[in-house]
Amino acid sequence: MSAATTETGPRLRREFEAIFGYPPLESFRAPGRVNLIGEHTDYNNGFVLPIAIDRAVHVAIGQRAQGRSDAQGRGTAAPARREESIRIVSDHRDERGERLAGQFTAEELVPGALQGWLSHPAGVVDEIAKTTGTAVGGIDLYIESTVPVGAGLSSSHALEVAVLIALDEVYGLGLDEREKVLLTQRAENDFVGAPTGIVDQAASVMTEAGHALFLDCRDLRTRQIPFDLDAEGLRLLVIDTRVSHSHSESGYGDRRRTCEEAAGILGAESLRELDETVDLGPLTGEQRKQVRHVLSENARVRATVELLEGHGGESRCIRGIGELLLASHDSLAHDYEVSCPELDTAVAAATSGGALGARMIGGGFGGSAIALVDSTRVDRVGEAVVAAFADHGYRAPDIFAVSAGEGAGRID
Ligand code: GAF
Repeated sequence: MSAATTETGPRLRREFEAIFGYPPLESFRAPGRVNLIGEHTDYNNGFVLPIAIDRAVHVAIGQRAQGRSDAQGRGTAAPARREESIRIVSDHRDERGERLAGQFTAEELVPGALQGWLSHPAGVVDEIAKTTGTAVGGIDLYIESTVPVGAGLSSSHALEVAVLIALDEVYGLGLDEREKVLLTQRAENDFVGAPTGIVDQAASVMTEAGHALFLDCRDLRTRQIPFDLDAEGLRLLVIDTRVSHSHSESGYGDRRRTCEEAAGILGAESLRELDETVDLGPLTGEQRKQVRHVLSENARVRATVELLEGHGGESRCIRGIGELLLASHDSLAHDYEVSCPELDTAVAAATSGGALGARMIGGGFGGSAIALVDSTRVDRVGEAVVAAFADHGYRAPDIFAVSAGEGAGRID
């Protein structure tokens, strides 16, 4: 499914007008992500290598004062009053078939005041006020999403980015990419209460189409790495286990804390300052395993970049990264202990079906795995995974191909 077809803009405008009774100013999109490699390294100031996928959150934005006077334009939002509400309607529906919808005012926002999906846009509004002093109010948003929720493809971060870039344009905030990434991260950490790193927001904001984003999470330096699956006759499959996960739960935060404690014991500001030659002797067994994952994963990200770029006179080789994906999964499952039986089954079955490599992605404990597959073997790999899930009595997985789409932007 493409992220934004020529139909997307007109459809968003039509829906917005039908719901709110006046035309929107503009529409924007922000993609979900697949992290090729570099898992649980971001909050340790390490390396990550995500792609933006061709599935996205789309948002049409309007301002009630302007809508009423038929004014149009960017960066010209009428002065907002904090007590004027922000209304949001989504194309997702509840059990009764009603569209998800909600509203809040900037005035009433305190961390914890809102739960569920609405907390993500609310966090962005709250952070905009704190960072720029701009009070958002009198705004209407209509949201559609092709990023599956709870699949570990960063649907909530994509929602935050989409809302932020819409508000940035309409209020003329002039935030650069780096500021957008950091602001949405603070919304997630401080307002939503999930202690996540920065890979998901960066992937959505900073990635160029046809590339993976090599990001140094210590200083947010980036390099766009060519990632052309078609040129090598490859497909990247997402295997959504449909086991849902949450970053607010303890497993993620516990691991983050353990890494920070271990870095302190080893006399480092973060695990990024260390490499695989460091003496792990002073650490407990649990700390040692987690540190080993982070240090080896950073090395695997660099090795993956070398293969994709073709270092040392070698030609580029996407196929060669399969082994690194498998090693990453192994490390996440056994050293970092964030996999689950369904993810392990997905990886093992994809491999036995002929995938070049496979691994869990995202925080873990559910969500999705990816498999790098020759295009001639897509069906065989899919069948192997479906059969293995049936054998174990697991719910059938959702399997689909993704490609390296473009980062967030306006929909024409
Ligand atoms: C989640 C988090 F949101 C990211 O910041 C990252 O830590 C990832 O888990 C693990 O690599 O997606």
